[in-house]
Amino acid sequence: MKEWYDAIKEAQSVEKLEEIRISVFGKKGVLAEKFAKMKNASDEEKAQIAKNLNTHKSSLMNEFTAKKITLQTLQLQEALKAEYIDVSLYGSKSSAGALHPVMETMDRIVEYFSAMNFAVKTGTMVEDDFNNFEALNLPKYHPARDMQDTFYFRDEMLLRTHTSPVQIRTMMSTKPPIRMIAPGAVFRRDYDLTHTPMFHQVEGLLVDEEGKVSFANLKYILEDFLKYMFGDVEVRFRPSFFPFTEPSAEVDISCVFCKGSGCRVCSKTGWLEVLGCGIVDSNVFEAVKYENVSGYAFGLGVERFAMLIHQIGDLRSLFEGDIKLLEQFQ
Ligand code: 2NM
Repeated sequence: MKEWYDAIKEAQSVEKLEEIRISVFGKKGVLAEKFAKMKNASDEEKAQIAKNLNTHKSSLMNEFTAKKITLQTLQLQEALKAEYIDVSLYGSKSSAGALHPVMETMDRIVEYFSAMNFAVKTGTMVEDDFNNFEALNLPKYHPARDMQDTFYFRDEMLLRTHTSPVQIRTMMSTKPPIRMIAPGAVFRRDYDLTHTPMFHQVEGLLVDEEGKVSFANLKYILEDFLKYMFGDVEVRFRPSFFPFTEPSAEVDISCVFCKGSGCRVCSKTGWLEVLGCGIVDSNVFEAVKYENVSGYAFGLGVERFAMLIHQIGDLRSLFEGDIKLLEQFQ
């Protein structure tokens, strides 16, 4: 039997040990064979052989079990070594997405007016002549309706040139008072250093009973809004003209780059134009069949706001999708 003790002792793997187990303890194994041969012996010998065989059987089983545990432990240690992962190593970096600076700026504008109880309304980009022009006191043959400036489809349909049709549709479908803003994309046939064929606007409209809405109301909220957007800036109103407001004004802030002392961005004036606004023209109210009301309205370009807030020099960089630019706004 010694050879089998040696075989167990020298087994190098769990698989080899299993082969030995079958050779020793299996149905056709050495122990079974020796027990079978025992039949031919005399009765006294039988008892002696059986006792001897059983002793070997149990001590071989002890050796086997001990060896099995040793080999399994060894195998596990080797597997752990081979599959070791250093969790302290740097992984590959995954990059998180971020809002485009134009959308982030639009969100901030919407946030201000929402807090002031303005409803946020959107419309469609494809509009008709009435809602984009006629109702806004821009009659046929007005220069702003020129083929040169507007993307036209068939049947007097067009890409909206401002978000004002949202205001018109809101007034046509709801009774005053109204307090709303319309954020969204608009389209004009313009493409140079400072113009892109698509850009974003936020326009605002407030309508209440006649005599209740003044230019002072408009001036107050726009000054407050511009200080919210740009911090501690000066604000000034200049008389201007829009077909849909009377009186009208353009609004400047003191230059955010040179603080008003004059630089390239503000053309040495110390001021930057950021808004248009005014008291809604009576012709607009007539077009939407509103009577005995007064209101103010305003409009701004979101790209221009984003450029001034983030000190971006070239408008076109906002539309190129350059990852090097976008990564700076994570
Ligand atoms: C501007 C400037 C001034 C404006 C007017 C209207 C409406 F529909 F109520 F008549 N909406 N937006 C308006 C007024 C827009 O953008 C520079």
